[in-house]
Amino acid sequence: MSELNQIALKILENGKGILAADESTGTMTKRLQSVGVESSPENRVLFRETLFSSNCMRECIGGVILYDETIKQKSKTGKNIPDMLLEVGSYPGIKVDTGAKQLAGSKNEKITEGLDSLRERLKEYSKLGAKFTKWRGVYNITKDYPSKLSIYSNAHALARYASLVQENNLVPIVEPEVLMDGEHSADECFSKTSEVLKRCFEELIFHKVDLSGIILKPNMILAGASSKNQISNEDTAKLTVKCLKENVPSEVPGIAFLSGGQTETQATENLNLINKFNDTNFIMSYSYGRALQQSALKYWAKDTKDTNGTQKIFDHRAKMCSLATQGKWSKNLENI
Ligand code: 5MM
Repeated sequence: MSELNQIALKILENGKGILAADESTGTMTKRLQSVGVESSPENRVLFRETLFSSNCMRECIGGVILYDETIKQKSKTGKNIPDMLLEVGSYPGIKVDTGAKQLAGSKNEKITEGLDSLRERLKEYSKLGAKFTKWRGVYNITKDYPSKLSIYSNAHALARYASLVQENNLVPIVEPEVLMDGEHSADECFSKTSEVLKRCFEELIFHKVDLSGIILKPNMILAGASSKNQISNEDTAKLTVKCLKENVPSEVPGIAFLSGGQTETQATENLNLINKFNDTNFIMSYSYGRALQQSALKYWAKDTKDTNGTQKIFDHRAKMCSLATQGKWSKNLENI
């Protein structure tokens, strides 16, 4: 078993998943402003360290994806954030893309950037304690999109990223996110996600990426948020498992879904059903941002000094997601 494979498994095994706390400053500012808190470096790290020192970290959070600012910050007690995570048995990870920019040659699509000087940045992040990394490609579904250009160019970038990351002994999270926005049907989401995944793995293999040392972070198969034809959670789970079974090589050890704008309970229930229907060898877990943090952030905003109250909410959410990775979640457990 390779070292990278072991790290990937440690992050996702035994009911653990990933906390995506890698909001760039722009996104974090939006999140904080939406709950009436000033977006200062102090407030950004305060909210994050409130989560990182919660009880659930040991049992439920195998890894945390950090943003460049956070990996270099210290906690109130003067600890480096990566050390704080390692102490509770959670691996520090880092988002290394520099964001999705307008894709030349296609009017309304994006290409993720950040390959320039990535090798040097990876060395720096590794020294700071990072054990894994993340890069997100985004695709939107319309009548004409995602275009072949977007599918091919994002897959190429994801593969070049993953190969450089493994060269530096870090586990790459490969995140091709087909967005929920739009009126498309679940069938369209299924076919577009399949196309995207298929191309990503062709490129990863072409770039000699060790598939046993990556984590895939995909979207679930859902009808577009504005579609009139929503499908049941059971169908989402069945289609999601089918799509991954058909398009992900069996060497990949684990899949950690993004929540993508689903509510906290929807993301949990769908993950639970996915695990009930999972007839593959892939670990099916979570790498949620909003679906782990939303309620905790709302509560914290009312009194940023109420650490215990905020942690109680985050602990509950993480516990629910952890149960979902084992197919042991049920609605009645939500009432705390
Ligand atoms: C935490 O949000 C990440 C994106 O941040 P920026 O847009 O500011 O770069 C995002 O990549 C996130 O890690 C994934 O989309 C998963 O988050 P959700 O909220 O979809 O579970």
